[in-house]
Amino acid sequence: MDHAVRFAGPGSLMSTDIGHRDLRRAAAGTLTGNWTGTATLPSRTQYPHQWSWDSAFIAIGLAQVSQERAQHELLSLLGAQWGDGRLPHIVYNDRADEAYFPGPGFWASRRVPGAPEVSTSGIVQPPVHARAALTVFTQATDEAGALRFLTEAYPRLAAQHRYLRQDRDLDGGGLACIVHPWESGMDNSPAWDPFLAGLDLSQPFVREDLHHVPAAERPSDADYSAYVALAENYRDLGYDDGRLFAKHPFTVEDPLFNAILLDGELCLAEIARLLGRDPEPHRAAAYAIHRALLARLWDEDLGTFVARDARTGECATAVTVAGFVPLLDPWLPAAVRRRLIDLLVSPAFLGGCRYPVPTYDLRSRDFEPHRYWRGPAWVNTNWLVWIGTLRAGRPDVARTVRAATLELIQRSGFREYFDPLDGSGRGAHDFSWSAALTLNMLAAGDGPGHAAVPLPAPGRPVGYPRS
Ligand code: 2M8
Repeated sequence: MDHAVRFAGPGSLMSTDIGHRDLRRAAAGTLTGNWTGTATLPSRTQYPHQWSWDSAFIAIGLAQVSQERAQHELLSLLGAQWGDGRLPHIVYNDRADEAYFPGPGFWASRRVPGAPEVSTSGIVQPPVHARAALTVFTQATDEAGALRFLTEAYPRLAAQHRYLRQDRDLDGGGLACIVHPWESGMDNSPAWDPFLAGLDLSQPFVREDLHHVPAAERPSDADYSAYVALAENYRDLGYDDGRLFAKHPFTVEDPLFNAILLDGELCLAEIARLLGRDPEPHRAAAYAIHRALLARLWDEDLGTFVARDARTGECATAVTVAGFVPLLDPWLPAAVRRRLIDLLVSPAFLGGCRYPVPTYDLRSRDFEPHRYWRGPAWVNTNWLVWIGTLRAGRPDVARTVRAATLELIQRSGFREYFDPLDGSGRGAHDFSWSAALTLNMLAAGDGPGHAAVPLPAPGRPVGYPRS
C-alpha cells in the first residue's frame, strides 16, 4: 500500500477521554429525546415517523446504550414488513399524521393485500438492517437473549433480502433496482438527474419539509414534483414490481444500495451460522451481487461505481460518495480497490476540503455545499465509507474519515448534514443517525477488528469461478 495520503484536514482533533465521554452522553441524550416508546424518530420536527434505514443506523448506536431498545427498534420496524418481504421506508406514527408530506393517506398501504395493519409507505430503503442486527448481537452481554432476538429477526431479514434480490432484479442482471430516488436514501443525489429529466410533473401538492429547514438546503420544487409523480405512479400500479419495467420511468441500479445488499448477505450468512442454519445461500447471493456490481456499475474511465438505468443501460456520470460504498465488497479486485481509494483521497473528496466526506465530487460545476445530498457531508455516508475502508484494509484512510466525522459533530452538533468546506451544520438539529453512528464510531475506536464493526468472513462461495 504505497498511496501517499494527503488531506486538507482535519487538523486538531477532539481526542481526550473527557471529550469522548461528553460526546457519548450527548449522543445518548439525543436518541432518548427522539424515542417514542417503540422506535426512534430521525428528528422530532422534520421527520416525525419511523424511517427504515434510519432505524438500522439508530439500532447500531443504541447497542451502546440499551440492548433492549436496540432490539426493539429493529423488531418494531420488521413488524411492519409487507407479505412480499418489502420493508417499508416509513412506518407512520398515527399521532403525527399531518406533520409530514406525503402522509399515510398518500400511500394508502392498508388497501394493499399483504400490507400490515399499521400505515406505511410502499417503497424501501437501503438494507442496512442485517448489519444492524449483527452489530446489536455482537454488542450484547446477554448472549442467550441476543440469540433469541436474532432468531426472531432472521426470517424477516431473509425475506427482505429475497424480495430485493428477486422481485427487484427487474431485468435478471443480478442487481436490485430502486424505483424511486427516496429508495436510495440519497434522495436528491445528482446521480438521479439524467433519469428524472423529462418526467411529466403536473401533480399539485403542499410541501411540509420547508417549515423547519431553509429551502436552499432542501430539494427544489421540480425535484419534489418528480418524487411525487413517481410515488403516485408506483402506488397506482398497485406496488406491483412485475409491471414496473413496462410502466415506470425510474428503474435504477445504484452502487450504494447494492453494495449494502451484498454486505447484508454476508451479515445474514454470519447470523445464519450463529443460529445453526446454512450460511451458504447468503454467501452465494453476496458473491453474485459482487459479480454483477463489477460487470454493470464499474466505470473504468471514472475509476468509480456509478448508477445505471436498468431499462436503457444508460449510466450516470455523476461521481458521488455512493461509488465508494462497494469498498464493502471483500472480493473487490485489488486494482479496483486502489482506484477507489485514489479517488477518495484525491482533491475531489478527502483531499479537497477541510470537513470531508462530501457527498458529491467537489470539482463538479453543480456541487452545492449546503443542499441536501448534492455536496454536504453526512454522518451515515461517512460511516459507510469508514467501514468500507476498514474492509479494504486501509486503516490509515479509515482513521481520517472517523476523525473528520467526530470533528464535524464536535464542532456543529448532531446536525443532519454539514457543509464540507466550513463544517457548519445544515438541515435538521438533534438528528438521530448522526448521534447513533457517533456512538458506534466512539465504541469502535481507531483500530480495525472491533466487535462494534463486525466484518464477517466472506468464506469461499461454492459453485462460482473466481472473478
Ligand atoms: C430523507 O428523506 C425523506 C424522504 O424519505 C425526506 O427528505 O423527506 C433522506 O435523507 C433519507 O435518507 C432519510 O432516511 C430520511 C429520514 O432521515 O430523510
